[in-house]
Amino acid sequence: MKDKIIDLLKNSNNEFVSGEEISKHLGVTRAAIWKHINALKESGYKIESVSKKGYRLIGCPDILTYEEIKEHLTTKFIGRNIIHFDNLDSTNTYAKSIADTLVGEGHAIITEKQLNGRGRLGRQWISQNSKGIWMSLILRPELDIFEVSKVTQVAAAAVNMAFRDIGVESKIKWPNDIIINDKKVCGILTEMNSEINIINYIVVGIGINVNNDLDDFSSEISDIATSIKIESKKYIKRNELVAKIFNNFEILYNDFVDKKFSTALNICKDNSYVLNKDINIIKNGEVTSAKAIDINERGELVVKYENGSIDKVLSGEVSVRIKKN
Ligand code: BTX
Repeated sequence: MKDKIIDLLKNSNNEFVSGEEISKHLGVTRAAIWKHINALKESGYKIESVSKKGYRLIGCPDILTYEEIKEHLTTKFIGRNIIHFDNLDSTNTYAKSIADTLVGEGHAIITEKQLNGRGRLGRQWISQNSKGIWMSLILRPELDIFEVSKVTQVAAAAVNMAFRDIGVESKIKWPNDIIINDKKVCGILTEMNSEINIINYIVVGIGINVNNDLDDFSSEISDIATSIKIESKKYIKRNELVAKIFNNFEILYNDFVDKKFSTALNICKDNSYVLNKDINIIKNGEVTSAKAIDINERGELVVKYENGSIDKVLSGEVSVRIKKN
């Protein structure tokens, strides 16, 4: 009901809409409308109420509900069902807990603050403030299990393209980070639930530092983390950015499921932060030096060791660090 009222107010060209008109449209009493308007005000909508004239929308809150995102969405299924929270432990954990109860794919879980955000390999993702985008998508591709790790690169390509759409250039650090000016602005965590050879669902979690200021980062990450605002000096409309990520993701994901992973792969290669660089590969605490020479059709990083031998590295098991000269 609240979303329908907001729709009516948004479509009124800044004119007042009378309580009577709203109640006729929606088939509920004016008292009920009044209650919903109050709830909307509480969630941050600025609504002017004038007796005999009705209600007028003056301002929308910076929140990542479907209501605030949908006008920028061009997708068919990605982000068409958004489950929004003010606080959540982890959008990936929540997505996994409800995936079995949902039908179809493209459902998005978005939270304003994430209290226990998770990174790869048991690491923590700091996301306790509402200046970023902390979200997860539930997908059900009919693919072989070995293809799942490629979804991370599809998501990375979508984020990179969405940043470009808002005028921000970034690099993709294989397998799962987005970098601006050598600092991490986004991380992606892909998790899967499967049976022997069947994917039940995949959850792709995307965390982006968007409007964070320098002093929002704790000392543990202040040397390595940045935000889009810090780097671009622009305040970013998070709702538009989420929609642009979903729009790009749907195109790249459809291609990927149609066996055209190369669309996303080429974006990852063209905008790679690691290719042609000397890197350290960290696996189970062991560090090996190599040069990153390619990302292949399987989404693996192809590396050349110092003794000249060539190897392929799988994303699930390693961390990659660029060697400083
Ligand atoms: P990762 O393991 O590649 O990166 C985690 C590392 O990144 C941490 O150990 C820390 O050094 C650094 N880090 C932590 N927080 C931040 C931050 N806000 N900005 C920059 N660097 C940071 C990356 O894992 C995958 C992260 C996915 C996060 C999303 S948010 C929505 C979804 N839900 C969830 O619990 N995780 C995902």
